Amino acid sequence: MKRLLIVVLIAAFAAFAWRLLPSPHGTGGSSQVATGRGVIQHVDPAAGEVTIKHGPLPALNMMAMTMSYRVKDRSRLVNLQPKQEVEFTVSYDGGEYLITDIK
Ligand SMILES: [Cu+2]
Repeated sequence: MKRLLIVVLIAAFAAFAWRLLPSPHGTGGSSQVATGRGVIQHVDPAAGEVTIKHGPLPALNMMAMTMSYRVKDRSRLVNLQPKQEVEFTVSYDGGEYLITDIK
């Protein structure tokens, strides 16, 4: 009986600890905004997307990674090119990441 209790406690703790692990893209929920710095890897004007290798974005619970983002104002993409260092603002509405400012 005591043994069963220990197993249950371990399982409960494991389930709890698992939820504390950082996830690559946060847990969603309400809308959030973060600013970050990174280096452009790829620009896709047709898709309105830019791929950025960026540092961690704690406000979005996102680790450092290379990732493509949709850019709100596509005309901004004209001024961007690979290897360029950028500062950007990205918002998350619970479903999609969107760059609202990049320079
Ligand atoms: Cu990401």
